[in-house]
Amino acid sequence: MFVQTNEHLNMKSDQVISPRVFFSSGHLNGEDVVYESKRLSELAGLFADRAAAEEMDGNLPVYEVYSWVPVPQGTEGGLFFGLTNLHPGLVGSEYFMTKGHFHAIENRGEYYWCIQGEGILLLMDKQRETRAERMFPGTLHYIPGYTAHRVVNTGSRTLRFGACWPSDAGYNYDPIAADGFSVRVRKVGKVPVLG
Ligand code: PAN
Ligand code: ZN
Repeated sequence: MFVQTNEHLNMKSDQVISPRVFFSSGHLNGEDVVYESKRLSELAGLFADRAAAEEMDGNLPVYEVYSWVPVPQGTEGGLFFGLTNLHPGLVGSEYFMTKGHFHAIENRGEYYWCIQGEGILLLMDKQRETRAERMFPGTLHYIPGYTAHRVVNTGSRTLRFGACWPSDAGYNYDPIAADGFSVRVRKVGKVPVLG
């Protein structure tokens, strides 16, 4: 990786500081970057065919999340930056997906953008009305407040997407853990079908 140092800039080192966090296509590295890996065993309850999930290897990684947390969780006015790598796979006929959540401060919005792969972003409002946006490299997605969001990998390679959200947004996984989304995405023949 090329890292520009202060020497390159021919400035006094107290005028310019070197970057401390690096974004490459698949990783975030640096200070205040938090990494989390989600394995099938902790996600089995998301899938309609729970028995199929339990027959699979629970150690299978489903997705990884890198989050750059430059200010403490809950700070008003700050922003977090994330990178998620959602692997391809099926549980029964249902594609691998993220848990999905509302934000704890419900009116907080978010941006997602797709870097690699193919998928579907499910957006569900408080009335459980769900709409879906296709994701493929270059797509940008605005997630309004009061809207649960989940990503489904409908492709054959890792779906990689970026995210940016307010540092006081927090997460509320409970309504999704209790009732799921109103729409599931399944592979029927060779194509994704919502239902
Ligand atoms: C993202 C998500 C990330 C993983 O950073 O947290 O993609 O999805 P789950 O949190 O639903 O498991 C985000 O939406 N932050 O607010
Ligand atoms: Zn979010």
